[in-house]
Amino acid sequence: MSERVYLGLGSNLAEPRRQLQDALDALRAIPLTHLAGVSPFYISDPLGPADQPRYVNAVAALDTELEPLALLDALQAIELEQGRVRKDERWGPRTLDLDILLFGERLIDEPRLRVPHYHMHARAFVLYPLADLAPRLRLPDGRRLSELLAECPFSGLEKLS
Ligand code: PH2
Ligand code: MG
Ligand code: MG
Repeated sequence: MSERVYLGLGSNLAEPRRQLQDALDALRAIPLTHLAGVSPFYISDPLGPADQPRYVNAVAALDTELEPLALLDALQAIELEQGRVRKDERWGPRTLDLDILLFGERLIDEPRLRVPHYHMHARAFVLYPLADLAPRLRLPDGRRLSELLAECPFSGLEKLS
């Protein structure tokens, strides 16, 4: 049985839009997985350390028969393929970040993976592109995406055509 997964994509290094486009091509090649939709791209100021370039973000919808950790392995392989270097600095710059936001209705709390993605509830660069794909979405705890959006100003986001 396949499950609907929402992924956050982000980049602020080495031609961020190109990074996201390449990542989408790589997502299309993951086994047992179908890329079902992609939001518009958005630009925003960095959350965290301010001395880094602005980010390009988007959300993708996948339908996958992979288990969560197998999908995570595939996503981390794509991040590495696109030059991701893991550093200790929290929220530092990166060529590509692929975050599992939601995995069906599942609640996952493992050392390698927490779903829903922590902080997604208050990040405009996650919630607005997610709403482009799934405006009527509810989180596993029953909260409506529309309620979260009402508390999360759009300000600072710039939608790319
Ligand atoms: N990701 C981070 C840290 N800060 N800021 C924006 N605007 N967008 C991101 O995707 C982002 C960030 C670490 O994952
Ligand atoms: Mg992230
Ligand atoms: Mg990440």
